[in-house]
Formats: sequence, C-alpha cells, structure tokens
Amino acid sequence: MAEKILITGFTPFGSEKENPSQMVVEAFDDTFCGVEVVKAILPVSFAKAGKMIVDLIEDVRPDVVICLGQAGGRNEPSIERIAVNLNDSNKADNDGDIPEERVIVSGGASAYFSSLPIKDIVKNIKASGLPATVSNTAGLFVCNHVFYLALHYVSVRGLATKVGFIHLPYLPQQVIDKKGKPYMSLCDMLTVLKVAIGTTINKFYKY
Ligand code: PCA
Repeated sequence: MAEKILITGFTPFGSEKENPSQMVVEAFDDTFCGVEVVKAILPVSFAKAGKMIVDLIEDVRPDVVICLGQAGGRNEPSIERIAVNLNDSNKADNDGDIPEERVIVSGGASAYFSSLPIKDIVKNIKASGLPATVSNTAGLFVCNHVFYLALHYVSVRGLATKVGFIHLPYLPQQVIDKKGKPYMSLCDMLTVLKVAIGTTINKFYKY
C-alpha cells in the first residue's frame, strides 16, 4: 500500500504572475485515497531546483512523485514520457541562468522514461471528460532538469519510487491578453492530478 505521495509545482517565471502548477499543488488535499500528500514548490532555477527535488525524495521517501510545471501554449495537460540529460535554453531561469547544451549529470544515462503508467493516465483523464496527451518532450528547461534528476536519483539508489511529470496549460486568467491561447481551469487541473495519482496507485499499490 502506498503511504506517501510527493507532488511539486514551480513558482512563476518569465512574464507570468502565476504558475498553474503551484496553484494546483497548493489547492490539492493533504490526503488522497488515504495516502499522505506532501507538497513542495520549487524555484525556477537550475541551480536550486534539482538539489531540492533530490533532498525531498531523500527526506520524504515517497512511493510516488509527480512533478508539475507550466507549459504555456500547450493545448492540454501533457503526461511526459521522457527526461533527457541536457539543459539548453534561449531564455533565462529566475536566476538569469541560460544554459547552452549543458549535460545535467556527467556520465549519467542519456534519458530516463517516466515510471508512471502514462497511457493509462491519459486514457483515464479522457474518460473523465477532460483532454490529455502523452508528450515525448518535457523541453530542456528547468522542468526537464528536475524530472531527469528525480528519475536519476531513484534509478541510482534502486528505489521503487514511481516518478512522473505533468506539464499544464495556462490558467484562464493567464490568457486574458493572449488571444487564442489554450487554457484549462484550476478545478479541471485538480481532476487531472487526481486521476494521475489514482491511476498510479491503483496500478502499483493495489489495496
Ligand atoms: N515550466 C518550465 C519551468 C517551470 C515551469 O513551470 C519548464 O517547462 O521547464
């Protein structure tokens, strides 16, 4: 039986005043299906966020880790399939860092796959009446960085922890001045996360 789930979001970055991932994590219940939910908000910082996610997994010892981030402009929640061992960006993180083809872990695997049941999650989100898709790239910015380091930590320690990443579209209030950009309500995003967690614990931790 699963005992603890770690969910993380990010602070706002770029010109945004909110980050849907932070809002979802903060609005989520502290227990879900009898499982304790530990929440953390990560800074949009290559230097700090990676260390934070590793420290959190080490301290909390969660059965499941689901990290969330904003992918403004995407049509629907994206259940990420893969984290790659590279930081590369043409925009700065919140510390002003703009990495150019920087390997995350020297000698580490080129990539790791999500250990969540990503296809089942998408199927179940759609069955709940909401859109979702599997995504084959989490980008090369701070989200991919955190996703890679979480999977790398679990892999090298040989932990059974299931790790995944979900990118979220903008919230309605973020697109008021962005004509035509897709968005999703906070309430629907909370359902997406509930389905993702429920699908994962049903698959790996049957009661
Ligand atoms: N999205 C960014 C970093 C933080 C966030 O919410 C990304 O996709 O990398």
